Amino acid sequence: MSGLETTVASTCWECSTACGALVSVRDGKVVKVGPNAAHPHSRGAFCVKGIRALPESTYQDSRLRYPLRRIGARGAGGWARVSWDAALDEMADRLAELRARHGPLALAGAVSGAYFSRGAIVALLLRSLGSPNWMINQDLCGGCRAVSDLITGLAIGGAADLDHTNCALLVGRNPAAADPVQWSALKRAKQRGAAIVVIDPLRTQAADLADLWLRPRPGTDAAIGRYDKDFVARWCHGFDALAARAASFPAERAAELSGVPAADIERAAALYAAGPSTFASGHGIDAFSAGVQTFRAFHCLVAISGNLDRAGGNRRVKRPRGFRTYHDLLHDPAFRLPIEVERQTIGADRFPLWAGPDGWQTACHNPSVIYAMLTGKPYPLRALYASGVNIAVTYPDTRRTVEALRGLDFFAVAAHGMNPTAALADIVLPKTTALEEEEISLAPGTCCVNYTAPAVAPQGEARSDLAIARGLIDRLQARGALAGDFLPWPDQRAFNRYLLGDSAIDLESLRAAGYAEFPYELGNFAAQGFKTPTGKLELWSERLAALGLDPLPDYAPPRREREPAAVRERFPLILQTGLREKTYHHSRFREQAWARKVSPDPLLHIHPETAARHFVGDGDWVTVETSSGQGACRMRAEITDRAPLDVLITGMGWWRPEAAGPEFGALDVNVNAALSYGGPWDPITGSPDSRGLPCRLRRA
Ligand SMILES: Nc1nc2c(c(=O)[nH]1)N[C@H]1C(S)=C(S)[C@@H](COP(=O)(O)OP(=O)(O)OC[C@H]3O[C@@H](n4cnc5c(=O)[nH]c(N)nc54)[C@H](O)[C@@H]3O)O[C@H]1N2
Ligand SMILES: Nc1nc2c(c(=O)[nH]1)N[C@H]1C(S)=C(S)[C@@H](COP(=O)(O)OP(=O)(O)OC[C@H]3O[C@@H](n4cnc5c(=O)[nH]c(N)nc54)[C@H](O)[C@@H]3O)O[C@H]1N2
Ligand code: SF4
Ligand SMILES: [Mo]
Repeated sequence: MSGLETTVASTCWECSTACGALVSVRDGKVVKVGPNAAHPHSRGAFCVKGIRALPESTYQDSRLRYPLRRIGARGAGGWARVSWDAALDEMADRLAELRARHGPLALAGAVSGAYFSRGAIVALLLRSLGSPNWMINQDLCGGCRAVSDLITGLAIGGAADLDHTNCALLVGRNPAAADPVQWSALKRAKQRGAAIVVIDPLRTQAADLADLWLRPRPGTDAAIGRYDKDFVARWCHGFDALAARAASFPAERAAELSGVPAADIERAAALYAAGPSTFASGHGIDAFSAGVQTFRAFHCLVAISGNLDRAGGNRRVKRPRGFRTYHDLLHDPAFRLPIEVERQTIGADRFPLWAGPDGWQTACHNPSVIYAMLTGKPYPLRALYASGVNIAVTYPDTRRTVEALRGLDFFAVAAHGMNPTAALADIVLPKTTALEEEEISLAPGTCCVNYTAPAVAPQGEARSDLAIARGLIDRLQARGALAGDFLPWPDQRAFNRYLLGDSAIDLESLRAAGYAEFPYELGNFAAQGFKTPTGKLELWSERLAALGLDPLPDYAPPRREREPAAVRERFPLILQTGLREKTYHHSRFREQAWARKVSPDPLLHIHPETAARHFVGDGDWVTVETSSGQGACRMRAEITDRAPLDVLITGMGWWRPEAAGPEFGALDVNVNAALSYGGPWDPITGSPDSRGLPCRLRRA
């Protein structure tokens, strides 16, 4: 006999779009996940990852349901099921022992960032042990735009008011695959008659929709963004200096550098200047070695064009008074280590706006962490706890990452299933999914707080990150191995109540609706100031100047143009990685049959002429190598004139659960096996080049 079906209002957390969701539950099991049309941000937009992949990753046979302990050699694939007590006791013993032997700094964490609770929780766990060392993957994601946003003083996050704009400027953003909410809003804007300007080397679906599509040579966008000229501003610092620099970038020069016709640049500028205009950006101009300066060029454009915090422009991030974000927790003095300890965060000396006490999320510079694991410099790094990242696939230079993980004295992973990272661990912990755990966060892009409901009890013995961290902290305390307790909440509910603080949002109505909107004011510049040294929007960045970095946005030639001619001859093509696939979230869901049916193989998009020159036919297996990588990646050719001539475009995140472990194909079909993490890095965030890489193509 089957019980009654109930519907729970929730928020999907499979990606940072954070769509409002309705979860149907019968007999204690989720039977359906779908959109919540009432949600003010997503307004009924949703995607197949929420509908299919989320419930399947909760219920699939390969779901991790119990803690596992390695038996036999690391990576050999032998596992024994153990109790939580046994797993956490062993973890606490090993962490306490390594802390005593090498000092607290030898312990590190790895998460994706402070966008989800697990990020902040792992950081605070490490701080409780006395270590400021935690890795985020934002150097590969949105880190450059976040730091540019911060130092310019805009604080716009990802919010683009497409619903009221007259002109949407989309730069390096592929919303049709990456963000169904933005994609629906863009189509609505187009219908309303707003102008759509797309800057992208690939002819994306957004480019098909656009009134004007600019196709720059990869990595040259800063030249276009720098072309602005004659706006005036009241709240800006450094306008004259910026105007002087911009004068050296007439449209003709921008055209020469970017390969975009000068007339198109002029037209884009005119459309944007008419206003109100909104800037929507993405990964396409982030995560490369000129990422911050490229974003600075566009962010200064937002600053001087009067589109900041105005309807149809880019709204500043608003928040309910008294509410705390995960990011706030990281910077709250109550949860900080002594400054002399935080200054030792790996990478803080070289990238202080990224790593350490003054860094955006206070995290490490990852390539320097990998180096420390391998060499003991600047000091030994011997233990790692990774939650919610699959670094053996998603970090560049897979061989080196794997070598570093193999050499650790202790490695623990919390995950939903076995993958190339967890396969190298000593202890693997089963984590709750977005259907099993309560989470509260500020919605991206809309003035609302989101609620993720624990719609059902966890499968098996899965636990939340907070429960795992709490269990560890109690045990470490008993072993005298704590520097402090920076996670003073007994459970997730107490933690969430703390986030709500004394804001006007109460948990009960939040739970009932799945979200809570809050009032806000646009253009309140006097009341809500700019968090920069001058208290103004900084076209001229005082923080960059103080570090001896270029205080004005500038154009840096892309990677391949900085390589010697001999290298360019051997690697004559350009590689772009990271194109999103609708079926997958990075390395996730590769074990799900429906997804593999839709997207069975890693694809390499190749222009017909480039393919012909390399005797590559549609569907052929090919290998790609880059000039700085240590290996090759195998993919299938997809011949398409959407790709520019001699630019190869692929996704990321490939591995095959059915291939031999512990790599499960991560050294074969994973593009990061062909990339380097060794620099050149963005001088501000330390981000590597994930696109614009000199490469060569061969038939496999
Ligand atoms: N289905 C799905 N959705 C996802 C994800 C996923 O894995 N799967 N991941 C999520 C995450 S974490 C992220 S960060 C986002 C990323 O989503 P987006 O920010 O949209 O990034 P990409 O999909 O990488 O697309 C970036 C676009 O930039 C273009 N581009 C590449 N190089 C350049 C350049 O030099 N200049 C310009 N102007 N454009 C360039 C590419 O051709 C591409 O069209 O997607 C999120 N959404
Ligand atoms: N070459 C190249 N590399 C890239 C990129 C690129 O474009 N090119 N893109 C970069 C970008 S934008 C990003 S965001 C990163 C993504 O890098 P990752 O964050 O490593 O990617 P995911 O595959 O999403 O890995 C998440 C892992 O966490 C597990 N997981 C999922 N949900 C939860 C949860 O709630 N709790 C816990 N504990 N675990 C969970 C999943 O099972 C999965 O194994 O990759 C980056 N790497
Ligand atoms: S876009 Fe898809 S995966 Fe991302 S939050 Fe929305 S439904 Fe979930
Ligand atoms: Mo990302």
